[in-house]
Amino acid sequence: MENLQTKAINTWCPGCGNFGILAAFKKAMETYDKKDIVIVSDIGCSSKIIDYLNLSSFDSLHGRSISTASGIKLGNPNLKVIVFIGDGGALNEGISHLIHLAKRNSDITVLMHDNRLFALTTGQFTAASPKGMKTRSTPEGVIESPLNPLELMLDSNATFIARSYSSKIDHLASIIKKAIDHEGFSFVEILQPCISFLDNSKTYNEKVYEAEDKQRSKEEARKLIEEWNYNGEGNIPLGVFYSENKDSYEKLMNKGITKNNIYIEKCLQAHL
Ligand SMILES: Cc1ncc(C[n+]2csc(CCOP(=O)(O)OP(=O)(O)O)c2C)c(N)n1
Ligand code: SF4
Repeated sequence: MENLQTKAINTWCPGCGNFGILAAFKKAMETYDKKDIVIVSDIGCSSKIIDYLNLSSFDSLHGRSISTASGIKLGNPNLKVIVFIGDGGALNEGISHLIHLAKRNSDITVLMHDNRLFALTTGQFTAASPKGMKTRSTPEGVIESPLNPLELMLDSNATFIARSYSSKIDHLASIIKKAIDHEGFSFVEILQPCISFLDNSKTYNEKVYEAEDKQRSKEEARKLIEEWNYNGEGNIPLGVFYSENKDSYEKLMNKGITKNNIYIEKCLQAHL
């Protein structure tokens, strides 16, 4: 873990859930060779994490990190490519990339730090914000219902869908590892209190529980995913909700390239 330390000064607010995510990620990294890993950040408090990890990294634009990661994976399919992104980046600015890369089953891992608002810009509402929440951009309270990101991922055909919590470091580390080892698109929602603008740690501490670790059909996964409506009601299950084995986009793409090369070779031979 010391190996992953950098000299950057940490600027997160004391008590921020991002510290738990950093600790869990370092723990998850213990079994990997550093040269096989590339981390990609979006823009936000969550994205500062790449400054605190001594790994190959790419600092992308707001909402564009998921497509950047896909490009890296296509360029070198041997790499394990991991994205750190906030709920604003994933569900607002970058939502189309999230849907398309899940649909495509690109072999990348998306770790969504879900603090349920735009934190770096001092707390505006996102698609994940609870109804009624007063923010700087919604002084009278949010009038829309929040999006369920896991349901969105299930409907977009993501092949690995999980949720964990920044205060459960061992649980989070094991989920991150499973997500990285999964071949295909893996999405992990990490519930994360934002101490400065939305400290929901008391609710999470009371309501989260670890769901049974088992294989589920899409219908069973949907039932579990819908157990919590993101608006204060229901207990909050954690764990891997859905996983499926399916060829990744890069695998299919590389098969196509190999086939094409053989085809080109044959054409050349015929011509000569
Ligand atoms: C295209 C674009 N829109 C808006 C911004 C301004 N901006 C920078 S950080 C940020 C908030 C990020 O929020 P989120 O993705 O939820 O991450 P968090 O800070 O909560 O971890 C915003 C809106 C930007 N940099 N680029
Ligand atoms: S503003 Fe919120 S998310 Fe950002 S560092 Fe502070 S506590 Fe963490």
